[in-house]
Amino acid sequence: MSHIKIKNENLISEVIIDRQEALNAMNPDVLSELTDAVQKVISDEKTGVIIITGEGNKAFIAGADIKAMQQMNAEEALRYGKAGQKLTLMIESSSKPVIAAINGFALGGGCELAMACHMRVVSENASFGQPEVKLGLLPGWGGTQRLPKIVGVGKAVELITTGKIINAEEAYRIGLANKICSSNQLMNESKNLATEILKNGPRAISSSLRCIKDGLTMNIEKGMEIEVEEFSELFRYEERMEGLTAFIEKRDPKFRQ
Ligand code: DAK
Repeated sequence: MSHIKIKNENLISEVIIDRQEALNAMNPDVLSELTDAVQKVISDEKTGVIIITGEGNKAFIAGADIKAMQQMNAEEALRYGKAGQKLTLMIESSSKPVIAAINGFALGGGCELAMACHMRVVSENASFGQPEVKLGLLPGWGGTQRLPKIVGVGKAVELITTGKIINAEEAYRIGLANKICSSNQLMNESKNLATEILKNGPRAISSSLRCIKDGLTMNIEKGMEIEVEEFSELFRYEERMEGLTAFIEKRDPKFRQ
């Protein structure tokens, strides 16, 4: 049975993890299905923004599947770890913005998946944490790498070494959440953000995402080299002419058909 649903409307694709009996924890099957679904929406022409969420109002994703991991040997753990890393890298490198709509627990691998997304809109009952050390593990889907970049080294070390869980307000305060809203407004708020993005030039958005992502792993000179290349590349496309002309003609640009 598939645990992943995809909905598409108005250029927004929702990818929904539905394994509520285990708080949407990701076993190897869920991970594989989610990877296929994300790949599909990234290459879908009718998708401009992707929203990833968990079904129900209790959990986004409560982590990698603890029961499945208890049965794994080192080789299986390596495959599972690499599969999770492949998915988070795919999300992070997406040419289309990916929003995590976080409706409850985002723990362990769930928090790591949320951090691979470009933005995080969270409900008041959301909670975050990297409790892997409590299980004798470490955050293996990029958590040790992405958390310090999002919240700073000190906070990341504190969260990872204590394994403590923080609430939505604390997540917002440290920059892990972009916005907090009530549970019943979560999808509306996530879609509002997506709609605001969709008004803008799709190529300009993809180029910006690439510059931001690549810039995080290089020095300022190299990062700015990439930025100026992407900037000049945009002049090859009709999109920038539409944007510049619309400003001069005092009208809204029309970037998408
Ligand atoms: N895995 C499997 N099942 C889970 C689960 C999980 N992560 N989280 C919850 N469940 C299941 C529970 O076992 C329970 O199932 P039944 O007992 O009813 O069969 C059901 O979901 C409902 O959970 P609770 O009864 O516990 O619900 P509560 O509201 O009382 O508590 C909770 C909610 C989220 C506080 C609690 O369920 C909990 O602490 N869950 C575990 C959270 C957690 O520790 N998550 C991190 C998992 S470790 C690696 C790469 C990545 C990773 C590791 C290695 N490599 C490179 C190899 C990542 C690791 C993780 O994510």
